[in-house]
Amino acid sequence: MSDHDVRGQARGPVTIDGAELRLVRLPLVTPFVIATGTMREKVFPLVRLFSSGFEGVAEGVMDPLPDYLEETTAGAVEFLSAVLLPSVVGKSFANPEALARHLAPWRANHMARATVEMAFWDLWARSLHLPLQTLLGGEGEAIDVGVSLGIAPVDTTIGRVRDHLDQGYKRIKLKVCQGHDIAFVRAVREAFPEAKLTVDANCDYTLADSALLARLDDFALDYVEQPLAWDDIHDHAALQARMRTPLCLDESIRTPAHARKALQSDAARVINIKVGRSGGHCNAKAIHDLCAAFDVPVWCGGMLEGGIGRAHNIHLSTLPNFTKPGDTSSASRYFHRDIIVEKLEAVGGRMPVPKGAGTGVTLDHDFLASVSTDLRRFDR
Ligand code: OSB
Ligand code: MG
Repeated sequence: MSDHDVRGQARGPVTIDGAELRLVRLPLVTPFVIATGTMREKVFPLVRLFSSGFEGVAEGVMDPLPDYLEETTAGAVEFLSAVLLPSVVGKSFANPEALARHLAPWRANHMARATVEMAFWDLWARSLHLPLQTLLGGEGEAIDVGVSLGIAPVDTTIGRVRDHLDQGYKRIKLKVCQGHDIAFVRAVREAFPEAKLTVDANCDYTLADSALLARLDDFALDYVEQPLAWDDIHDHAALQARMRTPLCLDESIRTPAHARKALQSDAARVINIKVGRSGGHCNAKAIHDLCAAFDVPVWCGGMLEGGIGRAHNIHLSTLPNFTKPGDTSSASRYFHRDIIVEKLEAVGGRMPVPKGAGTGVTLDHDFLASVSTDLRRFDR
């Protein structure tokens, strides 16, 4: 197959014949506690796009309340049903870049547009009979993964850290918040002197806390993730100038322009890329490439995704600058039963890349029907 075929040009454009949107609700095995609140169930919109016998699927990563970023499930469902999905059904796109350009005029709503864009990447890859990773520019059969541990008392956390290190996870991320920081991190570090540890504050601090945050330098953390506001870059640069530990931005990076500004101002020495937060794979790739140009490593974050979102994350994580372990850990840590047939389980801290065309995973239709509400179809 020539490069020409791989880019999809020679195969002709992909026409979206129809779409489906539903809301999926999965209980979490363990409630997940972060600075902004507690998640007990994972609720997400699932988009399927159809084209002459092929299907592409993606999950939206917005939450019911605007407590991670500003998008909400209700707002996204409305925007997807009233605007985004009707605007693509019946249209032909030569490749995912063309679809991303079609969505570009809308302001923000990066999670809602990512849901459509990612489903189209899967559809396009399946129509070309190629794995998503190949079209994204990645390679390899497995990725290194770590875990993100929600806020819990120190004894509980130490038990969880031990358990996940024993399973071979490559890095442990500890959620921290005001009042649950220095003493907590010190206790975990003392219990595991050699472990690769990071912390994530989910925006719980301000620049006025920089003296306290600089004390995290004592614990040999790989990085400190998103200590300051979700829409800030400037103050993170000021904080980075006051501490040795690299800062990693998550919430603040929703577009390639955000990444460029953070890199140019030394506000981030590591970036957490979440494809579902950044408008989709085109933007995720652009952020990845910018970081590589600045010699800044990236890793793939997560939003407690079901199997479809998890599979997209795994394929993206095979790009070359994903040199730090990501958050895409075993689905069984989150859900009793997943919405896909394949089991996405890490072995010794390595998550295998699902094989086959597109994301390589298959919806478990019976189970999906039992956990879905609000099914809507869009036909030409
Ligand atoms: O900040 O990375 C985050 C989960 C939900 C919302 C925000 C975050 C997270 C995680 C968990 O850290 C990542 C995962 O295990 O999927
Ligand atoms: Mg984070």
